[in-house]
Amino acid sequence: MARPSRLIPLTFAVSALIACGAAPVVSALPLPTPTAFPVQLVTVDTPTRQHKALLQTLGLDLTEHAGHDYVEVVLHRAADAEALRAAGLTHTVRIPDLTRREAENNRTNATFAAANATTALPSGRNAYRTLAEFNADMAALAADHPTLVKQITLNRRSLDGREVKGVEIGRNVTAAEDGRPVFVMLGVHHAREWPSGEHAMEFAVDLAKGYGDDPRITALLDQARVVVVPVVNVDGFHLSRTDGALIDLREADGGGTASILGTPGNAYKRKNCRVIDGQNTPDGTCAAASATSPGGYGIGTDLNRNYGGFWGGPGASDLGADPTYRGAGPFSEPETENVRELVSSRQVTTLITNHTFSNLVLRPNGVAPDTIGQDGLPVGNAPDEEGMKALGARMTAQNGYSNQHGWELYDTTGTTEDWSYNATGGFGYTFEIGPDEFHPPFPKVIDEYLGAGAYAGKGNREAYLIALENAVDRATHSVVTGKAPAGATLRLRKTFATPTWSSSVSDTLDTTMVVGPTGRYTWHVNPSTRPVVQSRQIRTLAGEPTKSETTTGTTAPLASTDTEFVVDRPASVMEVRLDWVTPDDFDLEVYRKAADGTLTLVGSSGNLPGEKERVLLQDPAQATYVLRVLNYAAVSPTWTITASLFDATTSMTGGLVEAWTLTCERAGRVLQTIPVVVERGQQVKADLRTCATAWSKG
Ligand code: 0X9
Ligand code: ZN
Repeated sequence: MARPSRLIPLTFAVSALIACGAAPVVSALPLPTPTAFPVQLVTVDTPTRQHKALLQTLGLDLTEHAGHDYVEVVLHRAADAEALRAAGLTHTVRIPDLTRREAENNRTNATFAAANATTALPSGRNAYRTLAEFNADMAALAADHPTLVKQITLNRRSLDGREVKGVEIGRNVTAAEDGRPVFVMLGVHHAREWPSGEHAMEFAVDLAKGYGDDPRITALLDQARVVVVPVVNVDGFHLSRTDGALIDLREADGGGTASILGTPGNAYKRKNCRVIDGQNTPDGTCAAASATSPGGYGIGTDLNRNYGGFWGGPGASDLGADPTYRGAGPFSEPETENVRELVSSRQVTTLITNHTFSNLVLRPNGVAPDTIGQDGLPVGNAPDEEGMKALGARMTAQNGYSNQHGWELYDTTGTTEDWSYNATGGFGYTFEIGPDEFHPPFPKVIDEYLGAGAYAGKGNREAYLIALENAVDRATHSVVTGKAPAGATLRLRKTFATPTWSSSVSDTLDTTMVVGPTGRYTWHVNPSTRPVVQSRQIRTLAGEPTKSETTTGTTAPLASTDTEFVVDRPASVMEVRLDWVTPDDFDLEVYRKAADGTLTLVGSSGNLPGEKERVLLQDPAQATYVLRVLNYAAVSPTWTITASLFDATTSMTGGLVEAWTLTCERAGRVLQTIPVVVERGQQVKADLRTCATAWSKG
């Protein structure tokens, strides 16, 4: 076994705590029964990517709360803590008993609601909504604003038989599609992440109330349609939201009755209600099925690993009981299929999917650029990296979150924007709302939405508005214009193969608009060429190193040996390879040595026994490096270490051009079909004279 954290000083744990401003939660409540393992939130030290990679193999319930040297993890059972220990990963407990924390939060929420009949939120709400309240609020919003807000029901019911609802907001919303760009906001893919639905819903209320009153909102809703689906995972959310109350009951009972204590909490459930792959869950049975599988475990597919984009790749599990179970196949779940069909039937130029927690705005890709994809080439950065990073920065200036790539936390594949961005080209972001809890006391939800402290008056409200402004900004999408018969239906269609990790899935985008009475149309659309086939820059190492040194040595059991290597010239990559003959267990660590002799760990490799070790450093600073060989075997084996410097050449790969198929239709009859190639930021005119001629002939 590798023991990657052996040399990690305790200060890592301490600095991780300071870095995220977390304070240990102290509670005066009675402890749960001593035999029960209290569900805990812990900070695991991961000073290198190898540590993160190792942590990901353990099947634990990782949160997205992670930094360069730590990942927060929910431990559900004693075996989870043991798995960390066996892997040699150290951790610090952050919330020693999540169940008790839940009870505290419930009590805080009840006190807050009792003391504040209304709040500064657009809706004035003072407490988390239940699923029924989300649905009722959406119905009320549509009823109150009949020409601005319309209720929508997504195509598929959930596994437990529920409808999945949303609202569409925009000027004259009930009229036919008229070519406006669409902004999509999603919440609650993960059951326990309640604020993600609250913020989506509050934004919908904000927009509806602001129309006709706030000039900025009015202009935006004149130019765009906004689709908000606050709760994607309706079954999981309902369980989580109602189980929170169950725990409260136990608390009120002064320690709990046997029956209530015997009901495992689903307040921290993550996944959906899939019990058996390929089989529907009999309606109304999810609660019973989940009763033995609280938290991230047991039944369910992780909806944020089930999308088609790179489905089946790193950062997702193929084991049904794991928190990041990717499901039986891409889009195997009705909830992800719902979002797929929603996004495939409209021109969604910007999408935000909300989660909790960590104060992050994440953008594609979900895996690091040097990851080798199915084409055998590095995945690289998204072709729209520059634009998406810039918009991310403008949003994080409002909420104080960190603007970063998804992979900078940990690898993921099959996430919402892995698919939506790569299939449609619409900018896609994950918001991780709030600093430190999946569903914190409600006042925190208000602060994150409206902004507090240095961000007062900004917050996610302002970040979302900026995203909506991006959705209508011609510079970041494409425009097709021209003349066509008034009343004609125009259709843009595209069918293609979306790459999964090792195969592909067929996607069809099919969107329409109806030409207005002037006969002139302007259609805001996504670029015709998908990001995933666009040209991208990759770095290839030169075959021969510019410098290389090899050393051979022997290291006694449980000892280490240092050698030095000097980087004395500019280089793109420094590679250190450790090799040995016997199937023994070595680890390799690479340190940079400062002028005063202090060492900074810059890379490490702790593979499983028998695997050779390799460390790669990008653009290594010119300095002396210490290469440390650690022997975990019972014998004194001989090893060979080779350190080399390489130059890299930059080249472009890919570079396909794709077209939309534009048809002009009358009552379902196609009068003209033409291909349309349009780039991001470009406006093209489509010539539909043939359609006009055919139309005039009737
Ligand atoms: O793991 C996830 O699905 C997200 N974190 S959470 O705790 N809310 O479950 C993070 C996903 C990050 N990566 C991408 N969206 N690409
Ligand atoms: Zn989430």
